[in-house]
Amino acid sequence: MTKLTLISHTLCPYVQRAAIVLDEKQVAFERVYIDLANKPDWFKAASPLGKVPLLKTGSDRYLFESAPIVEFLEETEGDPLHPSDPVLRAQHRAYVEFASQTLNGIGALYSARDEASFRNATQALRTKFEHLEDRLSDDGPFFEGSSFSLVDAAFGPVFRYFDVFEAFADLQVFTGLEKVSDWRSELARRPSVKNAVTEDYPDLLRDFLARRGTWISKLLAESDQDAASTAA
Ligand SMILES: N[C@@H](CCC(=O)N[C@@H](CS)C(=O)NCC(=O)O)C(=O)O
Repeated sequence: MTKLTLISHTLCPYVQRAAIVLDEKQVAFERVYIDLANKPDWFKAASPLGKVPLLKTGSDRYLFESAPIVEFLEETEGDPLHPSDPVLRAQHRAYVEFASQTLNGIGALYSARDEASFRNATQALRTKFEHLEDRLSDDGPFFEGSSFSLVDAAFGPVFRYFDVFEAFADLQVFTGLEKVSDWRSELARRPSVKNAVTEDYPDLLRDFLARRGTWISKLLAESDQDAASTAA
């Protein structure tokens, strides 16, 4: 069968969702990376919203938007990642959307221009994780207990941002949230989550943040200066 191709960008968390699901379902696929600042014509023609991910199917048709891409993979490939109970399944779809809203919150954090907006964005993110702390099952290690689900695939990329942020900023987003912290660690260890990005992801994200010209860029620059003066 012809391989699937995932049209990607190195930093995109929505692309990572599709890559994680493909990996969990043990589907061989190719990845093509594009420069979103210089979109090729074939990409503009294939992507009605001009966004990654795109999934090129074996029949050479393109799918766009991560949610339908992931649902397509759920219908056509491997073992199910959605729960069989319809109510639980609908809840999982809602929590995938919750992950998207959390990504918007992360966007607000790295776009904040001053300390007050940065602190507001941090608190708004903490509120989301406090909700998850209440929602998570007691037995873990995943969102719904012992089975890895599409919600886990959506949150692996969310937590990955904080691995980079926390190296230079004391956010306190997860302080005291034990279940969320354990879930985060479990997802960070999961091979599908690890393999969804290239090894240089932390450097690429730091570079992206350094060039934002926002509060987080200032925190990053200060941390780099401190490290340089300690090393000198
Ligand atoms: N709702 C979309 C969001 C995808 C998205 O925001 N992709 C970003 C990169 S992470 C993108 O391609 N942006 C390019 C642009 O907007 O020009 C999905 O779930 O696939």
